[in-house]
Amino acid sequence: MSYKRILTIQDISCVGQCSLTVALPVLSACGVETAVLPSAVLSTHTAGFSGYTFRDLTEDMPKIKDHWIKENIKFDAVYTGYLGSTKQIEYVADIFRSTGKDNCIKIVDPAMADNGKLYPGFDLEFVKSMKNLCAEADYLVPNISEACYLTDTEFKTEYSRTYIDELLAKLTALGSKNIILTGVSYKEGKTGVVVYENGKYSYYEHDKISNGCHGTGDIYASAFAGSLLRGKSAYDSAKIAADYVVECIKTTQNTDESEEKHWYGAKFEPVLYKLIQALN
Ligand code: PXL
Repeated sequence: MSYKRILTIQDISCVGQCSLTVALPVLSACGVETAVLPSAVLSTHTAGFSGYTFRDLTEDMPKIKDHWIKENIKFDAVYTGYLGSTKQIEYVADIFRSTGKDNCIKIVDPAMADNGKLYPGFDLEFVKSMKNLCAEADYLVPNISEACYLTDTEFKTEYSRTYIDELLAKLTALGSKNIILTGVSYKEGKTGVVVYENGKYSYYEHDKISNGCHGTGDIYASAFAGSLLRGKSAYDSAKIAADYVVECIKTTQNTDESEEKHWYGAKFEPVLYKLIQALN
C-alpha cells in the first residue's frame, strides 16, 4: 500500500463531533497521513448551540501556504469542508494549485447547507464563490440541499429520478469532474448515494435509519476521501463511507437510558474499526 498525504481544510468546532474533530481521526483510521489547515475555530458547531465563539483564520491561510511552499511541502490530495469566509474560498483555490502534487486529487465537500437551508452565517455571496471552487473539484460531495444552492434549483424532499438527473447534469456543468450526491432517497425507509464517475451514473441504496444526525456529512466525506486515497474507486469509496455512516447512526441511536441524549453529533469512534476492516 502506498502511503499518501492529504491536506484537509475545514474548521475546528471544539465541541460537536464535526469538521476537523471528525476528519482527522477518520482519515488517520483510513491509513493516510493527514495535515490540517483550520479555516476557523468555534467553541461548538452552529447547529443547535447558541452563543458560540467564531475565530476566523482567513488571514493566516496565505502565510501558512507560503511557509509550506518554502519547505517544499506538497500533498497527494486536498479535501475541503466547512470554510469560514468567501475570501477563504479564493485562497483555497490557490492552495490547490500551489501545494498539490502533480495529479493531486481535489475533493470538495461544499459544507454549507442542510434540510434546504444555509447554515447560519452563510449567504448567497458565499454560495457564488463556492460554485467557483466546485469547478476545480475532481470529486464533489454535496447533499441535496447544497446541490440545490449550487445549481439554483428548488429544494424538494420528494422527487423523481428526473429531478436528481437534472441536478447532477447542472452540477457537472459547474465543472466538477466526478460527483457523489448523498441522501438520495427514492423509497420509503431507504436512502442512498448517486455516484457520477467517469461519465457513468451508479446508485448505492441502503437502509434509512434516521431523519438526519448532525455531523454525518463530515463523517461521510472524510471516509470517502480516505477510501479514495487507499486506491478504491469512487463507487467503492461511496459505498464504504455510506456503510460506515449507517454504523455510526446505529451506535448513536443505541444510547443507554442513563446517558445524556447525544443530539449534537454522531458517535463515530466506537465503530471506526468497521471502517478499518472495510478497507483491509
Ligand atoms: O458539519 C458541518 C459543519 C461544520 N462546521 C460547523 C458547522 C457545521 C454544520 O452546522 O456549524 C461550524
